[in-house]
Amino acid sequence: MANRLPVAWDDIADRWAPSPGGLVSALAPILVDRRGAWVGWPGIADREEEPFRLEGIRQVPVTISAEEFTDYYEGFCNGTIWPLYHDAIRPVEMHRHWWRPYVVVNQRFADAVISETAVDEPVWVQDYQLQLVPAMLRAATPDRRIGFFLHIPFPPVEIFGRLPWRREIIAGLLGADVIGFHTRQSARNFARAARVFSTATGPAGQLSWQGRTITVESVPISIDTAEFKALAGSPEIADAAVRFRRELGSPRHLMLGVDRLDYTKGIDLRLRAFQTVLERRPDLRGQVTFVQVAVPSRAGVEEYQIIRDQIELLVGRINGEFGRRDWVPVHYLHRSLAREELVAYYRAADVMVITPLRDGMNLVAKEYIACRVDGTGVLVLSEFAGAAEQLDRALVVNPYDLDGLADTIERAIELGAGEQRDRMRYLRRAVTRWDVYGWAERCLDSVLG
Ligand code: GDG
Repeated sequence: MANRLPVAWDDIADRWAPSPGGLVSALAPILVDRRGAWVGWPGIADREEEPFRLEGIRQVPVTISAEEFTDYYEGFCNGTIWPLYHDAIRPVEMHRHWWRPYVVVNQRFADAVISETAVDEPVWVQDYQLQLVPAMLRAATPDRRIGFFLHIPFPPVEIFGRLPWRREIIAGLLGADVIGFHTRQSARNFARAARVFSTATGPAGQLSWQGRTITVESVPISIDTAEFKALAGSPEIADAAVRFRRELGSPRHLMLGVDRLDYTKGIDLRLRAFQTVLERRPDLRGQVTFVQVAVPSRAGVEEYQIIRDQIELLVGRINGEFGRRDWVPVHYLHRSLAREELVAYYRAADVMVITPLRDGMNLVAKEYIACRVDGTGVLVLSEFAGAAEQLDRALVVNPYDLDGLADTIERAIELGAGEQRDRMRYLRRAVTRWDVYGWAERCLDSVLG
């Protein structure tokens, strides 16, 4: 179960089409093999749809009304939980009238499972939109195995404790037999919050509550490494990467940022650090080009409109101040790219800059590494991304430290080929050994018990 079904409505063909992604490709073979179902919202408000089969998987749509989309999804999920769980780096909006829709929608998801499955069939629930579902399933069907995985960070108890509904959320999650997080830090934060805001006891990895044992574990998600490697290694992508560089005016150094346009991703700080580099290093002007892809996201939430304006103001300032007829310092793309184009950018970029202020994992970091098939390239990575726990041979930075970030960007640009290869070899080994298939298998083994 996930907020979204792995399908999207294709208006032109007038039918449902699969929407690919790491989670989908990892789970699809398992679901096909076990004759499993995927429960989720089909992505269109007020759409009522009977279950159907696509790609060998039974798709079970859950209806969400337009009003619920505003109060449950944009409101409670993305106005309250999202900023709160990312260390409250933006004001956390809380409204009592957002809570009820969150409960109602969670119950509807739970009911869909109850009517679709036998009472003892295992269920794996994904992410922050559905934190009450485990307890709802437990109440109706006490004997089934229930797993939960949180894709975003779980904050320290001092921040989590601001939530008026903290006890309800903890009780909701504790309905599961196993609760997974990307990092040890999130798992520890959750165990502590569970002991403070419920009667749960026991060590961090193994909580006891209401006569049951709940496993709390950290299992970092990964990517379909082989698929990215194969695509990046194809002659078409190699040609496209060469062409992109040429079209950008053949800069000596090409830097890249790829993010959903979200205030957690630190795009603004990254641009300010780049601006600092251009200020202090006139010799680099005309030599370095920064491509920033910002994929439109949650445009209905006010904080997202604010961060978009801030980013676009900065891009304009930098280009206005430093740009020349023959050189645009920042190429800013506010759109989503085709997968092949994205991979060609990964192959073209000498330096990838990933500077979230807080991020559950950050798959872009792993994708960049997988696509560096020639063993070169430099990853600048925020210490506040979950990925930094495994990718410690990247150039790890504190994104709040603007001078430090500017220093690291300079260092990345000038890093020698030998050190690039040493670091990249280690990083590539990490994403090769641990891919999304390993992740799904580990998680499902725990869920199935
Ligand atoms: C949440 C957590 C956690 C991006 N731009 C384009 C594009 N993408 C794809 C990337 C990557 C995915 O979107 C983004 O994943 P991230 O992990 O970087 O970030 P979130 O969307 O915030 O995801 C995060 C994740 O869940 C999984 O648990 O890692 O911490 O916040 O796969 O490739 N894909 C295409 N065009 C683009 O322009 N095709």
